[in-house]
Amino acid sequence: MSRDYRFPDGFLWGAATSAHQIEGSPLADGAGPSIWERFSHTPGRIENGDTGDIATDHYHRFSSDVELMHELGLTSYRFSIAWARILPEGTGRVNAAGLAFYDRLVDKLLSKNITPMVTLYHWDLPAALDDRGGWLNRDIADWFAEYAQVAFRALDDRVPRWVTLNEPWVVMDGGYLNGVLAPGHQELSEVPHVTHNLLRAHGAAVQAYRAEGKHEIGLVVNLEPKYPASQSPEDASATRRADAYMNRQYLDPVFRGEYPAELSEMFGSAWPEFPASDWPLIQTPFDFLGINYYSRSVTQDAPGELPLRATRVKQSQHVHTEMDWEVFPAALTRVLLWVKERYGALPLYITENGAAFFDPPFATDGQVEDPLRVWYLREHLRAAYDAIRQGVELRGYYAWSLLDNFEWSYGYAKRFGIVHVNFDTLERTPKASARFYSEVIRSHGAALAGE
Ligand code: IFM
Repeated sequence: MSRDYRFPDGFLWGAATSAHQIEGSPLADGAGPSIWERFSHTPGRIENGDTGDIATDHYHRFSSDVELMHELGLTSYRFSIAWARILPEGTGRVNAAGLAFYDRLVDKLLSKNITPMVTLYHWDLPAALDDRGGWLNRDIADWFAEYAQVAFRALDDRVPRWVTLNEPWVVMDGGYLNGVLAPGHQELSEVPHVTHNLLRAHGAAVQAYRAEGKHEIGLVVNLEPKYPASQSPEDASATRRADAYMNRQYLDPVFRGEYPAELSEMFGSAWPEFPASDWPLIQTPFDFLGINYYSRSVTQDAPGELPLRATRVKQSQHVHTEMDWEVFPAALTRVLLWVKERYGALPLYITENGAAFFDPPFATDGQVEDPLRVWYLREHLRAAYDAIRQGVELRGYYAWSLLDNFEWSYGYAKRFGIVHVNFDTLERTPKASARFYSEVIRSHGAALAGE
């Protein structure tokens, strides 16, 4: 059935990136080291020994990158600030040269009518703060608010939308439980403290914004709907645990003032009682929620898999990306409706959505054909539109990612960009998916019809 797709006026059409994944030159102009600078220089941590030292060299090429965004027709760009560029020790001394980079970037975006959305924390904690305990130290709420205030004072006159944290679940799960992301801990007992401090830091930054800022601030979470592998009560319980751990661990606290009960069931005595006085901070109201959606997970009871006692059952009949993530667009509609139903009707943005599929390391005759990514984008944009049709207040969509980039512990092995980067020459080539997305933007969505 062919349908009409006409997105609301003012809908933001964007692409997203993060500082450490694209900028390169992490120590330039007085910046301090971050945990990612340190982690990627630790032998054995990153595939192929890759680092973010050069990445896509956006630090020096931001101006032509913004020109490219303009040519593609983007109306918004989501990027993050590297905390240690502007506060090399994490607190205290401000590095004017680091701040000046973001100042120039914002001005360049505005000169092309591209609205910035700025994320304060996309995983690159100043190493100096990790040395003081990082996300395990309760003082981090104050450190983060101090940093946020510096950013607000410098840029809020031109930045209409701010994000406190990107994907706190990944910060905790990858950084402190599984150890595959910086700072590389594997310690179950740290999980509740990291989660709680992330939430307190989020609340402290929102409060700092209310004192300083004139626009909007929100939170970005990654959500992955969980589907039971069978109708058995065991799989149903496993699915609830997996859902609590990944999808409700951050949203229940900020919107309902409590952790999901399943967390203390899973973590036992490792999940402590936190001071009641923390809750007003955590529940500080904010303006919008960003959702990063990539995949769903079909979940099965697995008593040996601690702490969740649940495992994913791969759906081999469906396409999987290079990350081994199942492509399942219908779950995007479902998750948007679920957020509205469970947490109320606040404005939503899809702040990341995209796919790593194999692309060659170089373009041929100036072209990179990526039909699977075109298909992925089309189906997910259609799914997003279905949610709008069903009453979700969705205000924007950001493709992940603008550029092929440093995919954390995978290094440069996974390409998510709609723009290809040749990592030998750093040449940019818009892929077929970028041309397709441009058409969708130019037609306000109408190009999603057909096929
Ligand atoms: O590259 C990451 C990004 O930094 C956070 N969200 C998921 C992306 C793909 O793994």
